[in-house]
Amino acid sequence: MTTPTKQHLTLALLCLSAWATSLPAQAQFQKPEDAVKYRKAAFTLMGSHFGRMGAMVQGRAPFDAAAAASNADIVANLSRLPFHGFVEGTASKEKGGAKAEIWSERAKFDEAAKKMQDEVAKLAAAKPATVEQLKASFGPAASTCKSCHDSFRNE
Ligand code: ASC
Repeated sequence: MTTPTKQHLTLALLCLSAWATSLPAQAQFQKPEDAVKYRKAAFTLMGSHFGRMGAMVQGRAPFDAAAAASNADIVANLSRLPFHGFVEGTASKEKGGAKAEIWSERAKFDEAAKKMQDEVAKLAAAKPATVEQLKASFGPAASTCKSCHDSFRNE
């Protein structure tokens, strides 16, 4: 075997760093609590922007087409983020926490996540011109939030 040259070593390091950046999400967090913090932060942002549309739907805020479209767009852009934080070993018994079923019924959870992402994408694409039109796509998106919470979030 030939002795490794500087070039060989550089190549090996490059491969190693490419591999490291393609690791699954759980390896991207230093501690399990960091993953929990990450997903909660993502849901907080989604909830804030989703809630602004909710206020229009419920008549607590005047309908504003540009604001609705902007909020829908933000929610759609955020919708993949929380799921990076659902790493193994981070179930919680706390109110609002992630139930162990997320991991024991992972396919069902992933399907629920996909359903939400699809509905918020539709909501963002809808560009509602009236509050009635907003309701039509907001409702199905909100029910995907609720059904996932009912199954996978502690009461
Ligand atoms: C929101 C929010 C949720 C959903 C859910 C819909 O605005 O923060 O979690 O809507 O309540 O049922």
